[in-house]
Amino acid sequence: GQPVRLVDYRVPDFLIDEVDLDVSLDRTATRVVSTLIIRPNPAASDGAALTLDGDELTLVSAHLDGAPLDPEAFQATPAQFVLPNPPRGRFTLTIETRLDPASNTKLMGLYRSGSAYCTQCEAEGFRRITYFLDRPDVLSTYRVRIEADREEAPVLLGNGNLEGKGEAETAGRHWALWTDPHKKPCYLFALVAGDLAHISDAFVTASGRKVDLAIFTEHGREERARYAMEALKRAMAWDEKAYGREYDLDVFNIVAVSDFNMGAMENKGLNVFNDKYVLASQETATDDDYANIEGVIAHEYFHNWTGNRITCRDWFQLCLKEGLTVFRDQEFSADMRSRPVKRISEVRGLRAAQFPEDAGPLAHNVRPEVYSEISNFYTATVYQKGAEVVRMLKRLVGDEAFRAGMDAYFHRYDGQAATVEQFVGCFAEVSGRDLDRFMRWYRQAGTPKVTVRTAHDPAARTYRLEIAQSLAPTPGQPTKLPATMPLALGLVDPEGGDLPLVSADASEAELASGVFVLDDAERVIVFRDVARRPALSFLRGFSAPVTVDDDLTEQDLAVLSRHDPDHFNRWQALQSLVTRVLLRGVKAIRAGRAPERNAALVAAFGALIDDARAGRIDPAFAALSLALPTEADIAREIGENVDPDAIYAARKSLRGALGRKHGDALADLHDWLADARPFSPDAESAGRRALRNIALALYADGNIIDGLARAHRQLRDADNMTERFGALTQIVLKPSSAREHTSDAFSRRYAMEPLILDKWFALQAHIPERETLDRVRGLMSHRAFSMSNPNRVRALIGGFTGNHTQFNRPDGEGYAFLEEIVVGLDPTNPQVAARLLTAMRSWRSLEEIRRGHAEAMLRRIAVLPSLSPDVRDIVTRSLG
Ligand code: B3K
Ligand code: ZN
Repeated sequence: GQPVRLVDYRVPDFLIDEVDLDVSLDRTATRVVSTLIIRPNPAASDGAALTLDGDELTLVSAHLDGAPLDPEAFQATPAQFVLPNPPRGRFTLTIETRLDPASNTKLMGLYRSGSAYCTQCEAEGFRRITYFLDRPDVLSTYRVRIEADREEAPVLLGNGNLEGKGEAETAGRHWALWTDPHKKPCYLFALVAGDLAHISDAFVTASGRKVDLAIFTEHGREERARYAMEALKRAMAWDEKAYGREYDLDVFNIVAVSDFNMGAMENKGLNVFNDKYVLASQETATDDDYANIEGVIAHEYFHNWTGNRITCRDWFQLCLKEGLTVFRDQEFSADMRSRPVKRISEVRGLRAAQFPEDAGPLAHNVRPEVYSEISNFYTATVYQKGAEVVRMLKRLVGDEAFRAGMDAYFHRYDGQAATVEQFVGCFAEVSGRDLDRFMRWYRQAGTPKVTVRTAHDPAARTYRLEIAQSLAPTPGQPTKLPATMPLALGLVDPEGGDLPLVSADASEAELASGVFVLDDAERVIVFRDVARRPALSFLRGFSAPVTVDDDLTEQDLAVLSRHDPDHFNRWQALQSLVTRVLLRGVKAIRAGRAPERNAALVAAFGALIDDARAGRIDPAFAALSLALPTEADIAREIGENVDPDAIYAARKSLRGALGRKHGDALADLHDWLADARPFSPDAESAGRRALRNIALALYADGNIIDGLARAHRQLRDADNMTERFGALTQIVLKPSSAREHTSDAFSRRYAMEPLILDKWFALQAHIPERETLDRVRGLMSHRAFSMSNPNRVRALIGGFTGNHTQFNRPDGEGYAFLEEIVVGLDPTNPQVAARLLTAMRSWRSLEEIRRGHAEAMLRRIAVLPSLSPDVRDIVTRSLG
């Protein structure tokens, strides 16, 4: 599509106060009658034509104020409905369209998932149902009558409250009437109809409103929604406590569907979910699945206030609802689970998904200023970095002012479509802080680099920090300015423990909190009364989404990895140490030498395993610490001329060495963690299982035969999917004669469980062997695989693009395979096709040969004449 620019924003010429929809469902011929109460927008200049958006629509009829519209009086195409001379005052426009949900493969608008009808309207799907002012700043009340065949669709769901139901005039059909009293933009519209099972529950809000809760699923799966239901109630209670936000309707329904482009959707009172974020049981779900369900259920629920009650003025403001809501769901999960463990996982996710975006051709602002396809901006930058920006805001103004700012935001903008400036303005106002430079986080792409240099003067007993920030150019932004950032830090004594912070270069508040504000390009802080050289614990809790260039020694990192009171940095120190060793290992391998043996690192791992075995540290924390940086992590650190095979070899060599060196301790830890207690998905039990799986993996890396024997025993004895799949992972990733047989047995056992087969597909695609590409091609004919289901595609094809050595094969065959898939999928599901293609986002950082293949692949796609706007946009920017 044509580029849309933030600077061109204009208020709508018309407002639509009321929407009355009459939807008569039929698989191939659904009839939609939309009656709109429209008036000119007093805030716009008058005299404009009325132009409604459409997308692949078929018009049946149009009426103005009850009378048929003269064909001369309007123009209708599949993409637009124009009334050149609309009435000057308020008028009623009735438009009938006909839809074919069965052939809607894009999964936007009204489509079929299994035997049910469902909708997805964000961002621009409502225009695939009826002609409308499809923009988030047009807010209306909705009254929706849904009619369907009773046998085919006994369940009829809409937004808001159920007003009535009954028999339709046509035999065998019935209807339901739903009204939503809250004004909403059309992207929050939803309906669901089908033969669905459900579980129900209730929640009483702080002010005593009883809310009926229900989760709908395919028949026979409804008991698997119990965990999601409990998570929903926890989320409802948490939002009352943490933000004073209550739910505002009498019902809250969730529907799990199998065909869904994204994770879930926050439609008012009727959330629609990808079933992988609802369904869980001991037998079928891993602990990560449980944690994701808790997080996504909370996320969509929290949107009721941050997104629905206050929505976005335009799609450039997407982070206003998404970054803020991710921040809210992260804080919720941190409160439900272990805060430091949650923080480490968030940062791992940010570095894996957002940092590469920021460092490559797809870099964009948290609040973009131009887009040609909005679907491509549901990104890690808008979501995850958007959440980091809110977290920084909270650190800068403090907990109390943050809550006051949120209260002010809810109070002032309830029922409106707001902007990022209005949001940040609330915090500037309540805190009295100047947040102009903070706004640069929204207006500049790229990950800032913070450099810190330290100098200890034993005679003067001073410790000097020189801190500087810089930001490299990104596409379209050659020059950058410094942004306000909170830097949490501490000085760790070699014997352990934090030194008191004394300095004339910082405010009382900074010294008391340990959070220092960097407003400018540089800042110097000299700490006094520092007798012995401390280890600098910098960017505690990852207080800003930046990369750090420091002058810490490996000895400092070893001290921090044992003694830092900040758990995030304790984890970070060991990761940094491992990263340094791995980077040298990669260099050595590329120079034809053997990677070094690093005694300090081996000792640090030994201490960690001992601490874990002795119960001195949280098992979940130990599990994260024992996990080496991924191949992609190392590639990012290297940054240019990346050779994936050398990275793989260096990592494998280190894993093997650690596994061999600590074999006995790891085996002992693995045995000790064999849990006799009944299964529970809680965070503490999950931590023990995570530790057990990583102990098995490291052990097997160093002791292949015994390791596989252990894995087979774990697979046989496990009473839950986390341990079963952890064992299977070792068996499938490592070559052995039993591999194929065991893997096939697993896939047969779960032949009727698509969500488990997704894990299995992804695992097959991750095997670090040259045969994997052929294996993946072969699996595309597996009876459970389907190119029309996004979960299957993401598991197998998306999984393969995450296989660092095989996707990046030096012969370019991995890229050619992705090309085939993207081009083949584009006509049916452009959103998923475009998303898959973003796997190319780091192509410029590869070594020459691979880079050549990658560029050739992108150029072959770019010259195709009939690409979707989605794929066209990604390929154009990737080459830009
Ligand atoms: N708001 C939805 C995103 C839908 C995007 C569709 N292209 C999910 C979420 O962030 O909660
Ligand atoms: Zn969201």
